[in-house]
Amino acid sequence: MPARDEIKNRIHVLRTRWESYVADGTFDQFIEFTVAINSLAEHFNRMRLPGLVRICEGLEKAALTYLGTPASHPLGQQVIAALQRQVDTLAGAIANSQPKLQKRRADDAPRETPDAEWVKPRSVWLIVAPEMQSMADALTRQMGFFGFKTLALPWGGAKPDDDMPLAVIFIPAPDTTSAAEHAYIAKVRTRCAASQLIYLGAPSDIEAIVELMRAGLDVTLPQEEGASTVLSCVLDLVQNHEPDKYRVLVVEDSRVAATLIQRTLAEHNLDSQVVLDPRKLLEEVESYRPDLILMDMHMPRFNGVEATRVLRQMAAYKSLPIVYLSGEADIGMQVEALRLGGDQFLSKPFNPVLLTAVVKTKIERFREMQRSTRVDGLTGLMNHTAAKSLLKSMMERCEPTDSLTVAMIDIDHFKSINDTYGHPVGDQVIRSLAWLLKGRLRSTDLIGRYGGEEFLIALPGIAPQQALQVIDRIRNDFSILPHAHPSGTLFASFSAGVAAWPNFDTAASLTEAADHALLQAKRYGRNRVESSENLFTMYREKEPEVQQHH
Ligand code: GH3
Ligand code: MG
Repeated sequence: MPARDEIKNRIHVLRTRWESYVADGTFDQFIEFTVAINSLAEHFNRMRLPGLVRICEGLEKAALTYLGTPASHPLGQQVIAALQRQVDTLAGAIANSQPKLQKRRADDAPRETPDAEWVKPRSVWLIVAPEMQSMADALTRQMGFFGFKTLALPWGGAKPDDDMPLAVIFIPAPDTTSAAEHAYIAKVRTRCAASQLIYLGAPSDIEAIVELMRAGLDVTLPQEEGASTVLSCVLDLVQNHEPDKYRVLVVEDSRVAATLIQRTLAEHNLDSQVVLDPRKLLEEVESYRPDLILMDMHMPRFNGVEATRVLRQMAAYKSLPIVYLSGEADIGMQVEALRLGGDQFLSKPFNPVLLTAVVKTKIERFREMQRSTRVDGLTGLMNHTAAKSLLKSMMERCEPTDSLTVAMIDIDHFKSINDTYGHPVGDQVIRSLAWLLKGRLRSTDLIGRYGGEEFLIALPGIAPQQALQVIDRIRNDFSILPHAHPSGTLFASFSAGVAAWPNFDTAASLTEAADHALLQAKRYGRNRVESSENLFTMYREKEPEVQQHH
């Protein structure tokens, strides 16, 4: 379902549930309403729309305050009227935040997900104090290199009504926080509910930062951190952070209970699969690769604790979160179950708000732990191992008629950049290339840091000729991107080798072929893209001139 419809759908569900609560006033209806708010907040969070998340969270907090017990319902008229206002504010903010469909650059690789279009307007507003104009100019130039369109607005000035920016960056004059400034930020916040608000000029005093955040900012950065940190913040926004849905394996022999659990999980956009016959558990865990298991306590043949013990003595599942769900009220039994390897105990009948909260926080922690072993610290890209394994699974999904193009990219004469300007400058060049790749490629593409100054990318679903063009354009743009060093700027370039499925049909042979092509590109003079076969003779740009970085 396109994202736009999905949002419409979710707000509709929320409204309907609210209306049925207002009509009948039961506890269960109120829970359903709370669940709907949470699910909307989650959706906005995934889409990285912080302003809307904030409004949802305000409503959710109010709802949870009044949740109480069945005896607290129906709520009084005043409370209902207050909640009604919050529901209306939320609906209004959503309606105002819908950006016009962005026209993508015609020569871009096609972006197939409308989700991406909703979240990826590439316009950025700069709201700048007059004395900070030169900083704004530098930022505008840099953003331009990464494909962002910036619009400079005077501090306190009017805002265009036909644009919904991805981010708004405030660059204040030094030491100027005032009530008027807060009021202005709050106004921008209301106008741009879905945008990330970044303040480049954070005071060192925590109370002043709290005030600014209360006014509606999302991020405050010290001015000396300058353009590169802002750029990295903005680039982060166009990345889909967790493209993968959370997966929950429900081990439950009662079909009715399983259906109920799945329904609750689905409302929170959690993917789930049921194992009705616990004898199939090991196969299911292996094929579904859950992030968490919801384990029934009492099952035929063996119980949940015994099943958990089996999993825990297998290396692959030592840290997989396992949550017991049981009608068992005996505390001694619960303690024993936890001692034998479970992470938490929830009792049946379950409270949906509590169930999803437990499931989500456990999965977040689990993913975070796994993430730290998969992400490269310097660039935030996938590391060697993670990139290799993702490529392998992308290839396993390839049908004979699909397209998948792989490129190996290596920065030219990098050793001499390090030798001439020092390691930190070298690091910044690596980071800039990582940002450029992130900014230019789609969220469905693989981008990994394969080695020191070597990157692996994979572009699924577009013809190899087109992929080659995309990579070659990035090559060209990287070669004219200035990198700052203590006494000026330097230029760098990269070479790339490209190979495509189905000419090569394993991850190993594809990367090897791309590597060969890369060597060829180096031999032919660097700052160029070569392909592993004649596949690409249809596309040849004018011979690129060999460029030295100094
Ligand atoms: P070529 O054009 O043939 O690729 O030459 P090159 O100098 O880029 O290649 P070479 O493999 O000789 O040198 C790569 C250098 O990259 C060597 C290594 O010290 C440096 N390097 C590797 N990882 C990092 C890193 O994380 N940061 C920095 N600053 N340098 C790194
Ligand atoms: Mg190199």
